[in-house]
Amino acid sequence: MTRYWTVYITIHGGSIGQNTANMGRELTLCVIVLGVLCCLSGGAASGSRGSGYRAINGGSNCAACTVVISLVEQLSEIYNETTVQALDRLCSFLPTNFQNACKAFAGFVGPILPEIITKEENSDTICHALPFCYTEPGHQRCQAYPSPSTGFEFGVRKRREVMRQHGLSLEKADICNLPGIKEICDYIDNIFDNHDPGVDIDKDGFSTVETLRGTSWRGRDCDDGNGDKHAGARPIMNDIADDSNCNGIYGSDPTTGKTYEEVLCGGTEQRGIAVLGDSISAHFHLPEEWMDARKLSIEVFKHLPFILENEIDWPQMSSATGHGNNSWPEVIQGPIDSLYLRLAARNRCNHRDYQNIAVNGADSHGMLGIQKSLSRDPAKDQPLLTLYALVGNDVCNGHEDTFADMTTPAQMRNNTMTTLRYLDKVLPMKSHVLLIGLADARILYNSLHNRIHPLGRYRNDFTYSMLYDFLNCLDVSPCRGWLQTNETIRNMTAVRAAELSNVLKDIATTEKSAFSAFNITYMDCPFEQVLNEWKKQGGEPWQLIEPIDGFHANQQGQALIAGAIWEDILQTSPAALGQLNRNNAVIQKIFGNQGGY
Ligand SMILES: *[C@@H]1O[C@H](CO)[C@@H](O)[C@H](O)[C@H]1NC(C)=O
Ligand SMILES: *[C@@H]1O[C@H](CO)[C@@H](O)[C@H](O)[C@H]1NC(C)=O
Ligand SMILES: *[C@@H]1O[C@H](CO)[C@@H](O)[C@H](O)[C@H]1NC(C)=O
Ligand SMILES: *[C@@H]1O[C@H](CO)[C@@H](O)[C@H](O)[C@H]1NC(C)=O
Ligand SMILES: *[C@@H]1O[C@H](CO)[C@@H](O)[C@H](O)[C@H]1NC(C)=O
Ligand SMILES: *[C@@H]1O[C@H](CO)[C@@H](O)[C@H](O)[C@H]1NC(C)=O
Ligand SMILES: [Ca+2]
Ligand SMILES: [Ca+2]
Ligand SMILES: [Ca+2]
Repeated sequence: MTRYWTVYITIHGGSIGQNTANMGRELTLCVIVLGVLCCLSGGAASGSRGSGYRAINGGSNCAACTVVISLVEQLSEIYNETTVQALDRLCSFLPTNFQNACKAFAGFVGPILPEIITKEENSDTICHALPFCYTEPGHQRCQAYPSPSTGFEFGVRKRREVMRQHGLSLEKADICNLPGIKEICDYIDNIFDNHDPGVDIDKDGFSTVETLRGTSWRGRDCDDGNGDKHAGARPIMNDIADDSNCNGIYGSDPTTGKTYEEVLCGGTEQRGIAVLGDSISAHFHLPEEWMDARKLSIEVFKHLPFILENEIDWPQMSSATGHGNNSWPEVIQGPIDSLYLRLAARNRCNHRDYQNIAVNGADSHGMLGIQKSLSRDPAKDQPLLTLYALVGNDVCNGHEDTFADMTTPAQMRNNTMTTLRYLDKVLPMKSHVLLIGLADARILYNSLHNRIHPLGRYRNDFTYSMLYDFLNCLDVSPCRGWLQTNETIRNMTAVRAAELSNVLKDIATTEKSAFSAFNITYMDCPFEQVLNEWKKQGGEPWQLIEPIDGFHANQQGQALIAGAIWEDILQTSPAALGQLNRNNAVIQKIFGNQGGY
């Protein structure tokens, strides 16, 4: 709690001087590369990765260095300026609170930049000289780009000489251990490791600020001083005096004396929506504008603090819990549609009753801990439509030996049953659980491998295949099994994914009567269906995929997924959606936007 406040106040420019100063130093480097550090490496946040796991050859430090140096090189060419000026330009794009940090970093590397970044060389040799990248015994050297014509070793040697002349260390470098950056990395880890709202005074799991697992993720708390009042509550005394379930409906009709909750919502089968999921459900989105040198600008970094505090996820625009309007058009574009919006349109009494309990990197093991941050009282709250949507990470937790760390079918069954038994204790009666199968993500490679990655757009020199090989070499790929140039391995991953989906399908049939609070249904991961329909309408699959990671559904994809899931539930278990409330128009007339979000 305390630490959350600290982060919040710091980033919002509050008054905790000392921490602000600490936060400032060289934060930028950490931040620019955060996507690589925290997220392309799979969001270690779920804590499900074995403790034995360790990246190789510099891991995310190396990937981060490669991105930053590539961008500086490209900027200097685009604006016809020196690399020092280009780095200054990059710093100037960042929000004020982050700029000093960037300038400190620029001051640190500035003197050697002109000598180490030259036209003939690429970021690989530079990052090996610095050395954020290195080659461990028994491993292959990792390169993003082909070797320079003058030879790889030659380039590295030349740069190391420069560094020696400037008295710089040639020890293996870990960005997060550089002076001043360690605290920042810890702060950021802290944001990514906590799954409960950072600002929640009454501890009911609902917040009044947007970020830090606040209202972007769960319906705004209409009274943060009373734990009995929150989205999804059964209204206390029918909300005769004020709103206890935060749906904006309260008071009584002056002519009849009856409460509005009773008249407009009573017997309408109110319910909420929650998703227990991974980065797809959280809607991970790293703005492509951050890695396309021609698009870098002040505008694209303007929401940086907000984006970090939401873990680079966009639950407020996701297929499960999207709501409201897009206030970030500089860095995310596309239509919003969601199960929540559809449930709320079906019955306006459901307003604000959404919870996004999804975490980047979550798999069925990690969910056993994450699930505890779901807030639902079986006696005092309304039923909950709950999605169990772990669509990838159980086959993504492989490292050098691809299969050894993947979840086995027996583990999948055990984990899922453990979560379902937990849900049976916390969910109100008449809830519904929808199990969603794992994706067959071979479509990602098939649609992307020859395409140019945003980082390579300027020079037309970096494809997704190159990205996959580079990240796998460093062992920091978010999913080695799918983001993979070896077809045999992709096929092996598909086999295991299908086995795990079958476990879920089997649970939905054989364990139907094992739980009293909810019915269970199963559906295949809808992404493939959505892609096929998109293709039928003349679209290209890549148009639905996040460009930076090549791994997630983008905004357009999220919206289509919402529709596909809704249609499935409507066909297989319409009771899970509740009835259409015939009072919707009256509610809108009396209560307007019901307090918004
Ligand atoms: C780039 O800048 C240099 C030095 O300022 C100048 O001589 C050169 O003409 C410029 N090149 C282009 C293409 O603008
Ligand atoms: C979204 O924007 C439209 C148009 O500006 C506005 O009418 C509507 O109230 C907004 N919705 C929300 C939830 O803010
Ligand atoms: C099943 O999962 C639970 C919870 O993680 C664990 O305690 C138990 O040992 C597991 N059982 C088997 C047979 O794997
Ligand atoms: C649960 O399933 C049964 C049998 O299909 C159905 O009659 C009932 O309405 C369902 N209950 C809910 C709350 O969906
Ligand atoms: C692809 O992976 C398989 C399984 O690990 C391996 O046996 C094979 O040699 C690999 N093929 C190539 C071309 O690397
Ligand atoms: C991978 O699976 C596809 C589809 O089942 C098949 O056509 C292809 O031959 C397989 N490739 C390898 C290398 O096993
Ligand atoms: Ca609260
Ligand atoms: Ca409250
Ligand atoms: Ca109410």
